[in-house]
Parts: sequence; C-alpha cells; structure tokens
Amino acid sequence: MPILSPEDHAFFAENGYVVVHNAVPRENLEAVVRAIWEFLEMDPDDPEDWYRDPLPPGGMVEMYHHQSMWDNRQHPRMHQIFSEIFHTHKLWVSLDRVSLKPPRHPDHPQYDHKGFLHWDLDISRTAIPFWVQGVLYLTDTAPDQGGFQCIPGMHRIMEEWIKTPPEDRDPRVADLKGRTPVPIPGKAGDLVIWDRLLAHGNGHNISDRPRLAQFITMYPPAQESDWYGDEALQEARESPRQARIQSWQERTAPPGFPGDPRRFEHHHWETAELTSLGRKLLGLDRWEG
Ligand SMILES: O=C(O)CCC(=O)C(=O)O
Repeated sequence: MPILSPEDHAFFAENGYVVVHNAVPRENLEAVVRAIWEFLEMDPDDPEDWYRDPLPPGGMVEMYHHQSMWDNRQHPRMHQIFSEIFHTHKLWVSLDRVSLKPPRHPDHPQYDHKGFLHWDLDISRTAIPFWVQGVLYLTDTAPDQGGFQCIPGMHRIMEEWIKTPPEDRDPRVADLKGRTPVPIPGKAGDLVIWDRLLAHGNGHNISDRPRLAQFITMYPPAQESDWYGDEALQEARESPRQARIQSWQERTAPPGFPGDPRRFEHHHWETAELTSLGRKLLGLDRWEG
C-alpha cells in the first residue's frame, strides 16, 4: 500500500515540499538523539554545556555513521517513501549529517544563529534534473525552534527566476525581496522532503529547547553527481561507490563534507551493521537489473 496519498503528491507539486508522518519508529529517533549528545560529549540535561566545540554556531553536527543513523536510512518505510517520490526502488541513500541547533543564549551570542535560506546547487545552471532533499525530525519542533523553513512554491517559478538574474546575485543565496520564509513545524518522526529547487534553510531558535534532526535523502545512483557536486565527486572520481563504502567502513566523512577533526566516530564506534536493504542503499550490493 502506498504511503504517500494523491493529496501528498499534489501538495508536493504545488508547494515543493511534503511532510510524511511517522517515517521511523520513536525508539529509532531516541537512539539518534542519544548518539548526538555522546558525539558532542555534552550533557543533554545541562543547557550551560551546549555552547562550545565541537558544535558550530549553525548547529550542523559532523556525524555520519552511527548505527542509529543507519537504522533510519535502512528502515523499509524510509526507503518506500523515497521510492514513491522517485518512482523507482533502486536508490542510494545520502551519507549526511545531523543538526543540533541550541536555543539562543544571552552569554553565547556566537551561537545566536539567525537562520538562513539557500539552495544546495548553483541555480544559474540550466536543465537541472529532478532531485529532492529530506530532513527527519528527531524531536517535536515548534515554529520558533530553528527548524526547517522554506519559501513554498518557489520551485515553480525558478525557471523564470534563473533567466533574469540581477548582476549581484549569489547563485546559492536566496534573494528574499518580497518573499517570506515559512517555518515548517513538525512532530518527532516527521520527514520533510523538498524539491531542491525550493529556497530552504533553517530558522532562528528563540524557543527554550534545542532543535534536533537527521538529514536523509535518496536518489538513483546515476545521479550521484547531484549529491556530491561536481567538485567533490572529482575527489571520488575513481569510484564514487568505493568512496561511499570506505566512508561507512572507516566511519569517516564522505567526500565533500568537512568531517570531524577529532575523528570521534572512527575512534569510538563500530562500523554500522547493514541489512540487505542497507547494503544496496550504500552501494555495497548492487540493485538487480
Ligand atoms: O536545517 C534544515 O532543516 C535545513 C538544512 C539545509 O538547508 C540543507 O540541508 O541544505
């Protein structure tokens, strides 16, 4: 039975994003949350401990391969959701990070990240193939909690917008004139999938709780360069598949990601166990046909 309804597909076409509830079980979410605190070597119960290295001000956490993250990537429901978006089950999963965006704190102005909007591609490019990004909410996320935000529907006007660039436009930074970002609140377990043509980012956390999320997307393996970008793929040109496998096995950053200078995952954790689906989503086993 399909997970996405005809209404979900219509909403996605109209707005450029869709929210899918209960993408994975609650215990999976809790396991990633525990791993994030362990990785950061911070006390989840002591907010005074959240504003220091290795957490960068924007809250992007350079952790890629904990077993709990892989359990979400290889969860059959997660795979089915992306299969319905791409109309094929032969997909690879992104090796992406997690986010912990703490609430603003008067003593730590450098962590008062106001939020942003961008695209993860150079939108001055033409003929951009369909591709999506995704974020899994690990905890309930209120509109003021620094979670995902976007300009709904902007993907529909991008073709025209790209054709008429002002001289000074940075091709990855959204021109906000007359456009207001909309925060997308959600429950723990919600998966937001968005068309990459949508200007998106995350907001200002003015609540009293941290925002926690895992970035996950899937894509047909032939679209690998859409994930890494041409430059990073160049590094892995010899074999993008081998680069993925090595990143998983060694618990190191995939090509194109900054990585963690402490190499915490490599030193403290085991290589994640993969199911037969997980092996295919990584590229360790090939999809038939
Ligand atoms: O934090 C978010 O939800 C959005 C992050 C983002 O902009 C991205 O993954 O490209």
